[in-house]
Amino acid sequence: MALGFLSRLKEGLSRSTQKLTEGISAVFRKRRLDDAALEELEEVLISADLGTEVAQRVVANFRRTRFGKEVTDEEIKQALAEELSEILVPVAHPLRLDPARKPHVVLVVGVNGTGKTTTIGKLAQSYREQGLRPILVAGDTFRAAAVEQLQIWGERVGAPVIAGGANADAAGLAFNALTRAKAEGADVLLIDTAGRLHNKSVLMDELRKIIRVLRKQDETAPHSVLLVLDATTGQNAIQQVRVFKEMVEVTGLVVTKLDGSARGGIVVALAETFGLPVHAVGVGEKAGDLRPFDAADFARGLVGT
Ligand SMILES: Nc1nc2c(ncn2[C@@H]2O[C@H](COP(=O)(O)OP(=O)(O)OP(=O)(O)O)[C@@H](O)[C@H]2O)c(=O)[nH]1
Ligand SMILES: [Mg+2]
Repeated sequence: MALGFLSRLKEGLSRSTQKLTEGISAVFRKRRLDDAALEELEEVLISADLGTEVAQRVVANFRRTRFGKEVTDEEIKQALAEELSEILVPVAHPLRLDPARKPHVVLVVGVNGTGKTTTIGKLAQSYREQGLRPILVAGDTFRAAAVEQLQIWGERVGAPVIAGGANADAAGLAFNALTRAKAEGADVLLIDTAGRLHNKSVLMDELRKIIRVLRKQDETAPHSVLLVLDATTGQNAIQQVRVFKEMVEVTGLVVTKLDGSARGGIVVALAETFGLPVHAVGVGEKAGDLRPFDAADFARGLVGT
């Protein structure tokens, strides 16, 4: 399992990896680490989406430890993988359900198309495998197709889906779902939300309203607010985190589509900028394609060592 996942992740990271490895190799084919080399290295790191802060710090560290020394590209890659791993370790936390909560309420947010609904399906599958009882809530009430998509996931993984009629009120639906989940002793309530509302303030109002009504029943809910980000969007993911953090109390991230032509370097920039837990990564469209985020594996995959 781990191997399949790793090779998949590596394949997905190939775009970032290629940029990094080829860039580093070009800079360091047995060469003295001088100012020019460090400057080129910084550019390579920035172009791989790691962010300017990380790039500058890595370069500063190399300057401190290796300036004027003969280095090879392999040495630099090894050292870089270690540095990136250090940045990623503090954010690599799986999503932990609080067993005292029946149910643990998870609100899933993000802009449209990032993989919210798919991630809910994958999470539900993994909870079913652990013998838990998830209930899904079709809180994206604006599109019939969104409700159907979640219902298909529910059938696939064997989890009930609570949906309303056309244009049902998402907050009302979430409220009723929580009542039912409590009555049935469900372990986890996964609430899908719309990613595409006509403007930001409508989206903000709707999310806030969902949270407000949930708290009428359980003042500690939602226990997790997952922001789903699509890795292929690169730097734009940073802006999405900013916007959502303003709206709601985001407790953790899921980064999807790391199997495609992903720009995995963005995960490092996210870790550095926000320090929010990265709970899991998506490496495909199937139920089993959500994996815990492993800092060291990810760093190695990214650098291509
Ligand atoms: N390759 C790949 N595709 C993914 C992954 N996660 C989601 N997708 C695909 O991305 C597309 C959008 O996923 P959805 O789950 O519908 O995204 P969403 O955030 O719910 O979208 P809206 O409801 O429109 O806001 C679908 O075609 C998914 O199959 C992933 O990790 N890898
Ligand atoms: Mg959706």
